[in-house]
Amino acid sequence: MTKPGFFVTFEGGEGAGKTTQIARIQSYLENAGYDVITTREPGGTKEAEALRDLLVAPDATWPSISEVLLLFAARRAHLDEVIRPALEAGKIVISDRFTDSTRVYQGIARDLGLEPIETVKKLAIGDFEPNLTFIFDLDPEIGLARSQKRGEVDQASNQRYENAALHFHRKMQDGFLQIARDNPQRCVLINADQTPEKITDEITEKLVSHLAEVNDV
Ligand code: T5A
Repeated sequence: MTKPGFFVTFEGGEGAGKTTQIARIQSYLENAGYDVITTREPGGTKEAEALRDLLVAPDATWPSISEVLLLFAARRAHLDEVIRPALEAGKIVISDRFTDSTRVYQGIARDLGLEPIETVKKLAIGDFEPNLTFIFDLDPEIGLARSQKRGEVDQASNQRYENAALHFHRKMQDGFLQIARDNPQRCVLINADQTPEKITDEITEKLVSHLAEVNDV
């Protein structure tokens, strides 16, 4: 019998270290014999990546509700074409951001509120949620400094969101903490102000214990 798939998301503010950890965790899991795919949002399919380019364009001026509609249009395609098929094949799917980013960026930090997000979510992807979410908690000043440092060598870096005021980034950090508090079964808070090695150890410990539970069922 095929093992059940497992969907893990990494969430947090800018420069919190999600992408770095996803690469490390993927290689840890593959070495341990797991079948893993990694993906990201917005994006993950050809069409969703095209929407990503429109959303993160430095000169984009979308109203928040339009961002939500585009994000969920992309998410539904990502779910249908990439995430669900991989889960049905028994794989571990790791996504760099998912619905919690929309809740926090558009709902909380951009003041749209959570209700419209949940309404659009219901229409687009129903009750679908990750099995496990790691929320990276980092002082936004440290995260922004990391992003800016990397920005010197990464011209593709997303300037529109990253240029927003520190106040906005603090609201995001509070928003992610709220999501973690409201969803204790699904979310694990990670102190992202540690060495990459220490963070990987914390994540692998939690992940392995969750995977053992699922595989015991
Ligand atoms: N968005 C997205 C929404 O508004 N709504 C949504 O619904 C969704 C899905 C794109 C943007 O879209 C917005 C949010 C974003 O603004 P993204 O591509 O994930 O999303 O953008 P970022 O989160 O900005 O990605 P970053 O690459 O900046 O952050 P990461 O992935 O968290 O950080 P990472 O790993 O790239 O690390 C950043 C730098 O820090 C170093 C790395 O080497 C790198 O230089 N670093 C560390 N340094 C010290 N200690 C550690 N432990 C470190 N870990 C990494």
